[in-house]
Amino acid sequence: MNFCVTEEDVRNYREQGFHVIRGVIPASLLGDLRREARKARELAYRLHGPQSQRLSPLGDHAGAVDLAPFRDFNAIAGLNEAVRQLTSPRHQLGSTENITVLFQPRDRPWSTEWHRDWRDHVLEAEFQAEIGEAWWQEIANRPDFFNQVNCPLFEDTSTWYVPGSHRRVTNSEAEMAVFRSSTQEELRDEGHARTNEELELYCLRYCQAMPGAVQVLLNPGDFMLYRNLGWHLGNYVPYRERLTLHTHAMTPEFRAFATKYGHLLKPREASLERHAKRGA
Ligand SMILES: O=C(O)CCC(=O)C(=O)O
Repeated sequence: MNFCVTEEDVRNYREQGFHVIRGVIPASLLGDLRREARKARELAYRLHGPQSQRLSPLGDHAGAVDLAPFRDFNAIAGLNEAVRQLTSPRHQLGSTENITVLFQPRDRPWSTEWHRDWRDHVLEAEFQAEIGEAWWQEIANRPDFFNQVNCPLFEDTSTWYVPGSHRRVTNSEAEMAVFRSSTQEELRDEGHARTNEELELYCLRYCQAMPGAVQVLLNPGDFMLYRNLGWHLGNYVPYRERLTLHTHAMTPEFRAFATKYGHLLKPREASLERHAKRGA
């Protein structure tokens, strides 16, 4: 299939940080993907508990989940070409084995924190020792790095994004105020301090509070490409069935960077450090 990508789409992707190509998955493949993604979800609930929201990477579970439909997804005619038009001739979809399936928690709502990938997942001292502000500024401005994909198999309104935030490495005081306004502990509420309804609305207000944030509405088979350096989050409720393929548009250079510096990623510890440092 020939997916239409216009010059305006390319400009929009560069400026806003996300773009949606509508309806890339044909009906025949959608059924097979839903069947195998459901298996991934059940497996994750069994392995990691009912509040988990992902199984990753699929290649580690090739016995329990048939990867054939995911290979067909990666081979959808015209999809890699459309990705390359939006990014660069050196991009292609990440491997089938590295696909993640995202889904809704089984029992209770929760939301991730607002975050910007990499920078928010690295401890400050290690960041300064191995990357540093000047190089980070350069890396963050490279269009061939940090391009991520969400492709839902059901209607999905879980992802929120702040358009344009990927173009700067600094945060506004208003953004940091929202970040400081909650913690992963509160947003997950493992101590059951709130009822499910209270927690759902608490998470929703947290999403809505971020200046300029948009809730992205994706229909089955829509393909959202986004710069994960921009502020984003996932907000989940058990009553909204979610099965969403999550992958990357990779370049050899980004793969080399991710391999070399992957050891720096410590999301939980880095989040605690950010809260402590900023007085939350
Ligand atoms: O669930 C989503 O759509 C976003 C997930 C996310 O932000 C993350 O895993 O870093």
